[in-house]
Amino acid sequence: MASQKQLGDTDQRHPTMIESHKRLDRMRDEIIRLGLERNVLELELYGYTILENVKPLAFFDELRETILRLGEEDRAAGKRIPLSGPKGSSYLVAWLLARGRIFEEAVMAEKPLALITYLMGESCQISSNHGHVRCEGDPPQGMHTDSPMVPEPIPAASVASNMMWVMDDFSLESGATLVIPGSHKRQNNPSPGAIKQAIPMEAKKGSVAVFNGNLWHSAGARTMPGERVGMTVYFNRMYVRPQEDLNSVISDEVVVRNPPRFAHLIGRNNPYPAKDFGFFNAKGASYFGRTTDPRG
Ligand SMILES: O=C(O)CCC(=O)C(=O)O
Ligand SMILES: [Fe+2]
Repeated sequence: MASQKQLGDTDQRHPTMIESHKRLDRMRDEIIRLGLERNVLELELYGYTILENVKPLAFFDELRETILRLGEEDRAAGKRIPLSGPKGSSYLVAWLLARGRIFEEAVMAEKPLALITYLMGESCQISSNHGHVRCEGDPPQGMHTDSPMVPEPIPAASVASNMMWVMDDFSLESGATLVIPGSHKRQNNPSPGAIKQAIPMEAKKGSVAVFNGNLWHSAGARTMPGERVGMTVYFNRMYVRPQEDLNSVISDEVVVRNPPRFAHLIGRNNPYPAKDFGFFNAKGASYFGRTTDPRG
């Protein structure tokens, strides 16, 4: 970023503005260090991008097994969450980040997190961490953006964005997520029949797709035997309420065994809601300041 040298020795910028410029510098440095320039371009043009080699394939196998095991536990406990109505077979496995150490490793994986940070700034937080098990025979999900409850026009700087971890090859037949490239620019919700314009987000097992929450998308129908396991890590701005109150169920022990950003991501540092009749949580106050960038 341009230095202040041309203005003389005194930096005239407000301290919070200096901080926000440093955040931009960190974001740029991280994108370049990780070689993600092409992915940033794809996020701009299409609203989504696919990363490969984020973790070894064995990591994806373990994620898959763990999600299916937890889904089985939910079923046995009568708590399974159906995704295609009571007669469908597809289901959601929720609260994953609080249900196994492997999920802590996944959410901190540096490449997808750098792209989410590019979309949403370093102040963003995790809204939920879900397994999406799609089974043969269920209809596709309705097209949507991942900005529910946000009135149109949905802000161009997205209020939410998502990662989709791919545990089984994504294809039209396997039930890949369907997307309409470029629709993230429209800042509204999909029109009826939009699904006809969608394409499958093809991706190999072991990939992680990152997409702008403003992108029109849906889970596709699986037309081949078996099940497709995907995992979302869904992020929102720190001023948005998360889907899952992960902060209330994740212990301090889990927080300290992870990098410092983990605490922020789960909402530990959020200034709100104030606790114990206080005003706000001071740890989150660093993001109160001025910024010129919509990422915050
Ligand atoms: O499972 C998928 O492919 C997408 C799921 C999705 O978009 C959602 O639940 O919001
Ligand atoms: Fe979605």
